[in-house]
Amino acid sequence: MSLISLRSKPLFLLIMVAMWIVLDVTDGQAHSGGEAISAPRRGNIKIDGDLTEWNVVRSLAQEITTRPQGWYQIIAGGGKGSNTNKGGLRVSRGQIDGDKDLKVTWMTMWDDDNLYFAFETIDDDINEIKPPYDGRNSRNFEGYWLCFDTKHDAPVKNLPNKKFNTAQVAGLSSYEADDTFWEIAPLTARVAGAAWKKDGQVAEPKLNNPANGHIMAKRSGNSYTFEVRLPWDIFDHFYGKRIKPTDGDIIGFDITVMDVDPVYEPPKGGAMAWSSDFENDNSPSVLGDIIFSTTASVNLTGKLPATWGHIKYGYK
Ligand SMILES: [Ca+2]
Ligand SMILES: [Ca+2]
Ligand SMILES: [Ca+2]
Ligand SMILES: [Ca+2]
Repeated sequence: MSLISLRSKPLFLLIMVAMWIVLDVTDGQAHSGGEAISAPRRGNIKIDGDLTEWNVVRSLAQEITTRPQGWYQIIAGGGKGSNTNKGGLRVSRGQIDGDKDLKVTWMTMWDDDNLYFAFETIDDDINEIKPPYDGRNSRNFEGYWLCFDTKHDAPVKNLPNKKFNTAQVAGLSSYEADDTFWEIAPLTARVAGAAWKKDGQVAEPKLNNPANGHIMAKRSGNSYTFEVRLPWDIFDHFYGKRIKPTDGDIIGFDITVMDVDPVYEPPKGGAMAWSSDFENDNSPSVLGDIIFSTTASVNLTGKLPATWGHIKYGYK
């Protein structure tokens, strides 16, 4: 006779359900699941909004889109506010109606001096921010929040079934000294983009100085492209020393995109994140990952980079 007889079937089921609950709940992620490779810089990167030199890392490009990604969805109605989470379960806030409304493709590279990003954005209603640029006194622009957990040590939080309730995510973890974000406005009425520190909406002096040319955009019809160059020294204050990536190093990272389209009811437009949701600027525990590679292969159209398996194996 087996240990579990027919008479104890309810108990057996109860045990199985309990095990399933335990397995399910513990199958969470420290971060929300997005993983992007930052390749070593190949050739020169000219920060001018022209992305020609980024073709070498096209195979590593990531998307921010209303279409489902593999790692999480926001529960229906799970955002804050009354007019929220319309247009799909990756919309954190407001309304985004498919790729014609907003679709962002982004890539990253690095070298000893800088961390670089390139963005391509399709947007049916493009709004640049007006001066002054030393502080953000308006939300009427296309905004990018670049969020970092520089020590990749945010507490492990479980997100069962890969479902976010954004109203709850805000409280999952709080900022530690190594965590920060910057807010980027690529499109301005001046030549260069603008950037502010977290909290207080104070300008980030290096990024916001147009003479440095760290943020440059190009606009064309219903799309725009831009490049961002983050000098490693702006991370010193948070990381405690200079970040010098080695192969396989990881930092927590996420992007929230605020797509302002005044054609919608307030909140005008919508917000969507690459890996988690718009509460990633409150909760470093839900960021995704940037994985640094020193050898990421390029021009592998349709293939994963040669080092990907190696990096993931070492990381998991
Ligand atoms: Ca360029
Ligand atoms: Ca739009
Ligand atoms: Ca941290
Ligand atoms: Ca817009």
